Amino acid sequence: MKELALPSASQRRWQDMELGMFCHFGMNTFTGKEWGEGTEPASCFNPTAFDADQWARIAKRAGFSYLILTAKHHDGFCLWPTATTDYSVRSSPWRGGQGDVVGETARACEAYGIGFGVYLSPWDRHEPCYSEQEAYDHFYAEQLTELLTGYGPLVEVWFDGAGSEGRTYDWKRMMSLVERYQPDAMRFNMGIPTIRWVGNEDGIAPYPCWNTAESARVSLFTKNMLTWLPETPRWVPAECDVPIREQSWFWRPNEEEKLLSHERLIEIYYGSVGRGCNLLLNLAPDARGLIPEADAGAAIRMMDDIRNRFEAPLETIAGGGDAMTMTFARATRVDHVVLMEDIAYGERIRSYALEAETADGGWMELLRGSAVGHKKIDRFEPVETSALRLRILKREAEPHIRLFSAYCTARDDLNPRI
Ligand code: FUL
Repeated sequence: MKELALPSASQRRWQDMELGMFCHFGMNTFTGKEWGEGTEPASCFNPTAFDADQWARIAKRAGFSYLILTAKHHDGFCLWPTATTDYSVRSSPWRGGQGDVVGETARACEAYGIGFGVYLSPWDRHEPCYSEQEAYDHFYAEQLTELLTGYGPLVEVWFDGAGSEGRTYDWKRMMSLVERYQPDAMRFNMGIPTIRWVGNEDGIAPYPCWNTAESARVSLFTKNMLTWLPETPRWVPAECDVPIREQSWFWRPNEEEKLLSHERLIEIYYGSVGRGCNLLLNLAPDARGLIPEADAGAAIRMMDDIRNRFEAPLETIAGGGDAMTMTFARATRVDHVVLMEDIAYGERIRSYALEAETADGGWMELLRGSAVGHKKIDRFEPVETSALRLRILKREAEPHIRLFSAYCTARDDLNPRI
């Protein structure tokens, strides 16, 4: 048997979380920029009604399992009172310089029972020592240590490649800090990552999107793939990040029309979670420090619709082998199937066919697929059938099916199908 890559226990836990909420908040929220230059005065940062509790409440209500906050974006402004630079909340008028956005967000997530993670941009347009590699590595390691040690358990540390194309950092050192202080946290896409970037900001994974990889794209601004340090595990599942307002990671006034449509958000779910990846959907808090109602409403509508579709399977089975048959008590209308491999055994399925029993007792092929991995959602024109059969056409070793569920979502109580 060929040796298969296997996930770690913390990778499996992370893959089971499936849905994360990204919060881009910082200096840009007050200047209308997408990428601040790092020259904006700290006095610009002054949310009038900051409430991290509202962010976590919305995340929980919608159904996200974790929240990731931009502790520092490319402009270098730090949302926590770091000892490494004056360019932080400490120098801002907000809460008289006594506030800590990272701390309040971590506590709110804990209170609502959702995971918390941080984004710490390696590229820093403010910090004067950025141009000296060794000095900056030290500075960045200090910032990372503060975040890793001061805010409870983290589910993920987001190392953004943007702006760092061609730049070298002491990733070994950064990785050993994460390993030391937050061994269960996922490391995103740089150094010795445990999860990778899907390669676009559309929230849609290519299919198949295998869990194994040796390289990934580093940013939107280079076609080059990044090859990681050799210690990288071969199992590096993908995360799909996308802003809920078209191409806007930070909030800007009067841009509600950029909100993605309900149909598009549903497509994003099918294209990310439905292809075995995690989805990280960005909802940007505004200059009050609150997530706008329209954005929260769109995310909640999306996730309610998803729950409606998938909370009540017609039937669910599990098991092993190269064929599995699900029978219904009577002819039943079906339009979705959800498959999950038990990835603790690796990604064993390479291709499969899904069939429906015909009235004369024969089998009709509905579709074929390749990767299943953590999850695969298939939708098809409704069929009336009394049995479904999953046939594994090609596999690395005997498949372990964690779940094979059938659904009929074309019901009157659901939003129009797309
Ligand atoms: C990109 C950044 O340049 C964007 O501003 C944003 O943070 C996105 C998530 O990653 O690479």
